[in-house]
Amino acid sequence: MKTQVAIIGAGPSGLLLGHLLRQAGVDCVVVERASPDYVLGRIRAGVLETVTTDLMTRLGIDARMQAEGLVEAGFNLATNDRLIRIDITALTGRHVMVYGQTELTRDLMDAAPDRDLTVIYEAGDVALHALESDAPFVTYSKDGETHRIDAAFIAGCDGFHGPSRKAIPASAVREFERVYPFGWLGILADVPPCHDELIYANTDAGFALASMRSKTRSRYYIQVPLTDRVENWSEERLWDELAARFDPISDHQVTRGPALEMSIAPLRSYVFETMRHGRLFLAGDSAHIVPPTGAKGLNLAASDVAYLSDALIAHFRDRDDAALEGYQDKALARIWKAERFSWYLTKLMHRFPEDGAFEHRMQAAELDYVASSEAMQTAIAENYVGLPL
Ligand code: RFL
Ligand code: PHB
Repeated sequence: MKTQVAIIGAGPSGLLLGHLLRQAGVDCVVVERASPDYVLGRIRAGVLETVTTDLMTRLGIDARMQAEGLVEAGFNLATNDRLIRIDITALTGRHVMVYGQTELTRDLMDAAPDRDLTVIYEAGDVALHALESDAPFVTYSKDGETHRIDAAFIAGCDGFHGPSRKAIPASAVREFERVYPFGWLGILADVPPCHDELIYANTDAGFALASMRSKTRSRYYIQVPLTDRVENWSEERLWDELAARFDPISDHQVTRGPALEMSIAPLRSYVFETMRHGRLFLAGDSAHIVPPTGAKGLNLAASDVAYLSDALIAHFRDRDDAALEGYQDKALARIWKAERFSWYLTKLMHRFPEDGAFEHRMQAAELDYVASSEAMQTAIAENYVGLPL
């Protein structure tokens, strides 16, 4: 098979990129290792910046998101007993939207056939070849046969564990990493949220987040040691912890219900600066990871894709390669700022095992300062709502 852009990975990055290219008349094929159900089964992001919702609108795949998404004008930082509301709309004139990554991915998946976007699911042994030549190609196996896709460019949208980043030779690699000594234990349940807006809480027992997917579906997380396992937690024990942390500060008591999903995610900051190698371009989690505090991961994937799709379209439509040449630097400038914000909010809101009483006082003083300073709140709000493209 021959195409203009071979896209590896059908998560949000790969599907968004595929749709944007098809909308501009650029040929592409998406190759995905997993099945559609598996991709939709991953419960991840819940908060979308305008960067992301604007792309869905530009594609005209936003009807359900506009109807069902919740516009959030603010969010809260909390200490043990105190709620500090960050009024993002008053401070920035903007808002974020609560709409799950699962729903966004489903909308992009459902729109693919009508828009002539080919997605090959359950492709095994996906491998990248001849990246430094002008005739790169991808191979994969399916139904007992090996297939080959020749392309002008390959887009690596295959997340943190995919093969694209690993295809870049070690001599070209520049990478930066910070692994945190804890993870987030998450629970999803069909119960009304305990508060109208998100609450990120720094409590003596550790970090906790009250989030949601809708007015009837809640998503909560608590900080757990990296050594912890989901099997160590009964649903009841988790609900007890959440009630202890949120009942004193939220509008309503935590409502309990059967878990639709429970899992532990590790926290990591990671930047792979080599976002271009020959004919390969990386976008989304394949090139960077942020800890989820700050809700930046999916939104960064969307901004990478906004830059990369414009650059590929300029190449094919206008024979102009300036944006492709500039892609890495432009993307990294925004990525590092989002890394900084996610790292800052992670440090401010979590209990680090190595921290003592002094560091806890520093966190308390900073939160007290945030509570009293509009300048601090504005800085937090403009990062939370998303820096401009
Ligand atoms: P994905 O979503 O990982 O998709 C990559 C796709 O590539 C496929 N793949 C392969 N395909 C072919 N061959 C192979 N060998 C392959 N190997 C892998 C995978 O199957 C998959 O389908 O990366 P993408 O598209 O770059 O999207 C990134 C986002 O998923 C991620 O940044 C966010 O989920 C991060 N994130 C959040 N981001 C936000 O913006 N707001 C949030 O509120 C938010 N909350 C979160 C999060 C991530 C979390 N976890 C579990 C990591 C909360 C959590 C708990
Ligand atoms: C979520 O709802 O899953 C969520 C919300 C905000 C975050 C991270 C995750 O910062």
